[in-house]
Amino acid sequence: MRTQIAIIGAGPAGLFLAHLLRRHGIAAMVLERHDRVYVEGRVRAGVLEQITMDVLARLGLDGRMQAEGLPHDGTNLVSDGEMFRIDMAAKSGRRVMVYGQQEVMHDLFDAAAQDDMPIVFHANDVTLHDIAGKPFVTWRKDGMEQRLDCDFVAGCDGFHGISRESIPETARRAFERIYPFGWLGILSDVPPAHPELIYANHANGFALASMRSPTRSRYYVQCGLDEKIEDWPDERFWDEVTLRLGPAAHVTRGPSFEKSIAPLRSFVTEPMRYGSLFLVGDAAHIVPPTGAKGLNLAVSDAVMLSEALAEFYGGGGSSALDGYSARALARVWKAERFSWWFTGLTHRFPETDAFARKMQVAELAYLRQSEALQTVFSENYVGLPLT
Ligand code: RFL
Ligand code: PHB
Repeated sequence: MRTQIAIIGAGPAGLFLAHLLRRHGIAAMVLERHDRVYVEGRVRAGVLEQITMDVLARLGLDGRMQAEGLPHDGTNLVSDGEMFRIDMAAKSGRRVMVYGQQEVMHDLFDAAAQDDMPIVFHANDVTLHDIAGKPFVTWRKDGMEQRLDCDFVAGCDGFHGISRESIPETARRAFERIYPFGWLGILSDVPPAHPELIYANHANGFALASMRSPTRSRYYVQCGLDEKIEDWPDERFWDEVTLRLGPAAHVTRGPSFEKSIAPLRSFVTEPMRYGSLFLVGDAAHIVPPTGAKGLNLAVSDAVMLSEALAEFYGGGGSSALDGYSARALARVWKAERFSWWFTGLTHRFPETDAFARKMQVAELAYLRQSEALQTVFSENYVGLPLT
């Protein structure tokens, strides 16, 4: 088999890239280890930046998002029980959309099926060959060895994928911070605590009230890395999240139907290219979810790579491809900075002594009163431009 671009992974990075390439008339084949139900079933991101909304619109795949998504002009912060709002639309001229990653994936998979986009599910032991030269990819499916020759490989296989590891260690450098806590998240079919999101800094730790619809809530609390789901029966979760969010949040309790713990990490590998292999999304970088940036970064990478490939196949030469890594990393590092800063402002660290806590409270008080800092917050949260 032969194609122009072999895409490893059918998560947000892989599917956005596949759809964008198709619009440019570039042939691609997607190899995914799991099946559609698995990829679509993962409860992850909830907030889309304007750029992500624009890409869905450009692809003609924004119908359901426009009908069912919840546009938010502002967000709320709680410092020791007191809530204040940041009017992001007023400060930045842009808004965000609450529309779950599961819904985005559903729309992308539906459109892929309609377009007969070649996606191989259950591709086992995907291996990249000769990425410094004439690349090809092999995998096993139903016990049979398969081979795909291509011009380029797009590594869209997430943080635990094989693409990044296929780059010789001497040709890449990792930058990492592992946080000493995780997020325990639940989904429950109860009305949200507030019309917009609430990010809370409490002496006990961080809490977030988010949502998926007017009848479905998504909540998170900061928890220890050694804690288990069994340590958090619903009753304890509701008590803790209600305490941390404070009186401005109107928490409705109900049974949870999803409960999971995610570790928090900041990670970037440089460069995002080796030979014919380009890394896209979580394969190249991870942000702590506090800034709601992970999915959106996967989309901006996919846009940049698709533009560079379109220029290459359109006869414009390889300079855009050569510039992909630097262009993508420039935006990635700014999102890393914002996500790291917002995590530091709102979480309890083992080293958060009385002084450090006073610093957090003072910075939140400053954010509350400073138009300038609210503008800085807003332009980062709604998403920096694609430069
Ligand atoms: P993914 O989603 O991990 O997809 C990678 C795909 O590659 C497949 N794969 C392989 N396929 C073939 N061969 C192999 N060897 C393979 N290895 C892996 C996998 O099966 C999978 O299908 O990476 P991608 O596409 O880069 O997308 C990244 C986003 O999913 C991620 O950044 C976001 O979910 C992060 N995130 C958030 N992002 C936002 O923009 N806004 C948010 O509000 C937000 N909230 C979150 C989040 C992530 C969270 N968790 C659980 C990590 C909240 C949470 C709790
Ligand atoms: C979510 O709704 O899952 C969500 C929202 C905002 C974040 C992270 C996750 O910062």
